[in-house]
Amino acid sequence: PSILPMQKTLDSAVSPSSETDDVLLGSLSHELRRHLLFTLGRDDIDSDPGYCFRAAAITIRDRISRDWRRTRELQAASDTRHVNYLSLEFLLGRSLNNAIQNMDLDEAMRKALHRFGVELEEVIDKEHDAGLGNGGLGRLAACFLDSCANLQLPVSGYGIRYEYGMFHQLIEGGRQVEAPDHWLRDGNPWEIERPEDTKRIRLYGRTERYVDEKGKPHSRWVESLDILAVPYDMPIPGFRNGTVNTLRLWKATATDAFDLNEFNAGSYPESVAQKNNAEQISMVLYPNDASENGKELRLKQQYFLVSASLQDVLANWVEQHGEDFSGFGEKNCFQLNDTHPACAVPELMRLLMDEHELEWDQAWEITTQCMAYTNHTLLPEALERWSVSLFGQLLPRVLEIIFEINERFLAEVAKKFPNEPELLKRVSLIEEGHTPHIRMAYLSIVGSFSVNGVAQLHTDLLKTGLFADFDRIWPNKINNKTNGVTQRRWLSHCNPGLRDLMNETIGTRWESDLEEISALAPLAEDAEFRSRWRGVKNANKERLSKYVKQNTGVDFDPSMLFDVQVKRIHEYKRQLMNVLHVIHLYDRILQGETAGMVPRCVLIGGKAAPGYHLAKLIVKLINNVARVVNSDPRARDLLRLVFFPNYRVSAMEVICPGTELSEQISTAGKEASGTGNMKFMMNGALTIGTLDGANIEIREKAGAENFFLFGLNAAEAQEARKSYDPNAIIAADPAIARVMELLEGGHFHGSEPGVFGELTSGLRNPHDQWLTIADLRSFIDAQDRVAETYQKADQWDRMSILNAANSGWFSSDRTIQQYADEIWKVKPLTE
Ligand code: B1N
Repeated sequence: PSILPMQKTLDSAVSPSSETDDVLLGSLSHELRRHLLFTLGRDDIDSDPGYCFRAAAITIRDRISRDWRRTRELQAASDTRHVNYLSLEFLLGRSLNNAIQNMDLDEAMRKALHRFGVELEEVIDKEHDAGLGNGGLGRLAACFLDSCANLQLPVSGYGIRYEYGMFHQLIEGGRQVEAPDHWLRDGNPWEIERPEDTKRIRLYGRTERYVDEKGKPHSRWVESLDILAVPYDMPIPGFRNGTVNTLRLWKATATDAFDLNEFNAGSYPESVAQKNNAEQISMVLYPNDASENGKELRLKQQYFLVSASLQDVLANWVEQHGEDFSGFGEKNCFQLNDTHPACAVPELMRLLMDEHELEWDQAWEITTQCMAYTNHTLLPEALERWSVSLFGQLLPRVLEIIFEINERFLAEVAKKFPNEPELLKRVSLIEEGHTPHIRMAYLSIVGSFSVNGVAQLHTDLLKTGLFADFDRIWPNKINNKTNGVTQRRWLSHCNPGLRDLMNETIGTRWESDLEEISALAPLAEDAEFRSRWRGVKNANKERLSKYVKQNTGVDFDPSMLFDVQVKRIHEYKRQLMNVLHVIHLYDRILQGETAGMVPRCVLIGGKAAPGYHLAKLIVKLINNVARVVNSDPRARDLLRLVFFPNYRVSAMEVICPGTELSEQISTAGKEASGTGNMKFMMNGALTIGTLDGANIEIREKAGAENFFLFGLNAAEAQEARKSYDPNAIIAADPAIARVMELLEGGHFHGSEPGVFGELTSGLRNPHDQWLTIADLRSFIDAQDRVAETYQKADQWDRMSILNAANSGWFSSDRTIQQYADEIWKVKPLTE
């Protein structure tokens, strides 16, 4: 109570509730000036955009902090369930523009910065991307946090404060080179360190049995090496609604910077090195998308995140309820973003039993009442398995608990399905063999009350394939939550031209309820609206073309069709098929068969995992083909190709609005959902795609006539693998044969003969999982339909408008509403 008057003063100093435009402009300018002079210690008011960025960010953060504190108090005081989204990745990108828009300070900040002689865009551009994720999975977590704040749901994110985010990609001699991404170099103006909430994490050591005063036997973890987890909080502002949620990121440090004993024993360097060892844990994000690598450091990261976050939630609980955990399972939920935080299941058991003295049965009831798991992939190489021996060395007590979970689970299954020993073997959490492994997906399923896939097809395949036994054991556990993306970042912020046009014609409600965007549909028949729509697209193409020129030196002519594929480089995503199509077009130009061809600019971008040899070779091929095509005067007016380097969130914010054709061409059954597909749709691109992941739902919503479909579906692809003969297909199709001839004849190898041999032999291999040659003819034909449609400009624009108009379903607000209603059972928290 004693701080109340103080709080009042603070509140009115930070953000008077009804500022007029003039007063607002005056106080923003004043705050910017104060931060430049005093917080950042500049001697003069200068217009260096880097310093202006920092001053603007701190100014905005100050204004957010009042709502932030109120949201924390509201959530602490309320008796409703709290959700914790646990993820090894949060791909936030930049935050300034997002915060400015959400606080409705766009115009005022623009004008205030003008007083310092800088443009808002210039300042926004100075922010480093927070690249704390690989791709779709990490960006989904960021979109979800945005939607939770928009819907005013009591949800916190928990992650790792990696010192180095996703690597910076350079291209040298056509090849990918990785450079470290030290995104914190200039400090992070958004974060607040909270050392008072530091948690201790145990590693290594061993377990021992002991008997308590009442004569009961227990196990305990002894001789562990401990490290500390220090939290840094990032604000997640809602859209003009007063809610500010929290993303808490943990940094690892040593327990004591200097160990006195070692210091006195003369091992000063060793004791300092100890600190280094601890800090390694949060040093760098693993750059593998959809593949696991089994490294010990990765397991340390996973356990570190999980243990720190669970201890944090438990400490808050104890503060409010003491050691009475009877309501804990009902009032808390943990959503596991894939199996990366799967240790949460045994770790919550450990904390409840070893630290809070609960019995197994009560601890298990609580755990299974509050854990929920999202699966993001069916690819076998991405399914996490940890060797029992490695796991046992690092986390001995946690392993004991996993063994006991497994014993009890198998006993339950044996009772329910007697005489099915094969079933027991199949569902065991431990995969037996020469080196036994823990199946983290199975551990997650057994410990959770909900298991969800991320698109309808993906969920169906989980139920009938990978998790079929579990769907039989618990028929209602597996459910679908089709992914979505936030229209605030992926329409409003990145496409202000389209935003203004929409606001003028259909109002502004779509920004917080995307279903409203359907009001665009009738306007597809309005010629004057179509021409304004086309005007916005052309302006965005101009902007993209400047960006391409800056980053690659290549001229993208905005009068040509902009055809884009940006995403992680992976064989299943078939960037290789896209290149084969480009080679086919190039070949037609060389042959003079250009009838019906439409001039196109093809852009491909994305990072390859540093250890993924074939993906890196695909990058090299794209660059080599680009060099040949772009330097051939015969092709100049009809075809250009670039590999866009260092694709990231802030690049997508320029690429997406300027795209006309979105390439979603994965082998059916392999892409769990996709989310880039949704961003393009919202921005009026048309999709060329297979019946994979969320493409199926995009096509349903957009209408089959507004989607360029090609290729085998998931069932047909599975069937085709049985008798696949790519060489016969190549031999029977002269156009495809010529593409292979150019590739194999060395047309693109530059000074490195045979460099693409592994790619061409992969294409010809009957065991090629990705069925590229099987789908190529159908892809080329679909691309011809694209060209034909593009020539009917009116028709294209109609389809473009209808795609945007039907994208309402793909807002992450809709996805999160379904999580809230069907899994979390939480309601908005407002004053
Ligand atoms: O998750 C996205 C989906 O839209 C994509 O289709 C899917 O490929 C992606 C291990 C992953 N699945 N698995 C991963 C990422 C990092 C890692 O270390 C696996 N990413 C996806 C969102 O649902």
